[in-house]
Amino acid sequence: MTKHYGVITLFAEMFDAIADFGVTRRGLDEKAWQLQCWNPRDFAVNAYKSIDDRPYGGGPGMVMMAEPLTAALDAAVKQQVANGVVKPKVVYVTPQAKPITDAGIRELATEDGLIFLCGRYEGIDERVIESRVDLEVSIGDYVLSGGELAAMVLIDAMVRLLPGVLGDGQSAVEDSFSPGRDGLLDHPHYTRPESWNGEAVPPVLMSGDHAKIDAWRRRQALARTFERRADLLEGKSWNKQDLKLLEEIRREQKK
Ligand code: 9WO
Repeated sequence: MTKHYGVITLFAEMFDAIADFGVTRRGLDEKAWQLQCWNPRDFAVNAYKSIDDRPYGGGPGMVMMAEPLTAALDAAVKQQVANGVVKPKVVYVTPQAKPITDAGIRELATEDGLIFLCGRYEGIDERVIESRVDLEVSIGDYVLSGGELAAMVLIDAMVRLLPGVLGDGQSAVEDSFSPGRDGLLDHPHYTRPESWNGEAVPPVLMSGDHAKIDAWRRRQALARTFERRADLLEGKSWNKQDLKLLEEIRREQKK
């Protein structure tokens, strides 16, 4: 039922961004998921409460120490197990992994308990990864100042898939024209007023003919995907209707 998401972070307040706003906040209120943050500082062992130290081998910057991280991780795992999670998975968010896809998000979302390890500085002691981490996940090929934003991206993407979290109007099925579902980009959207800045809404959307509207949206989604992300169309199997639309789009683009 309730998904258990734990986070090892020096900056728990950052997670207010998903706990306090929007769809993710509603999911918390509805107990679709719960969040618990653990600060490695609270598990520091020496007199100075250090959590980082200089890298062996030299070089700039600091590395997060194994002891406070593993103590925090072990506490987080123990807590989830006490709360009924059979086998919490520890996820290290790092740019040193293959970037996750929509399919990866859906797979991660099947786990009952996840613990996100958020690094800072130049990274964490490798022995933490070897001894505690079940999987390493990247959200894209760029470096952030820490793992927190990446962990929040993953949590946000998973929580909106949980049953009952999205309202009826925006259900997961309605996502059918997105890189998520059948691998196409979304069609364009319009709302009132009917004329804005001298620009009218496409008349088909005002026609009330829902078969025609669906066909128009499908065509728009295909055309956009073809123009912007042709890579997403590779290796897909098509129905007759889509093939016809694609042929039309191709012919138009040649002009
Ligand atoms: C810092 C750095 C400095 C000089 C040369 C190379 C460097 N790499 C890093 C680095 O990777 N720092 C990380 C910061 C350490 C772990 C947490 N940080 C992080 C996670 N940045 N970006 C992510 C991240 C996570 C998931 N998906 C994309 C980016």
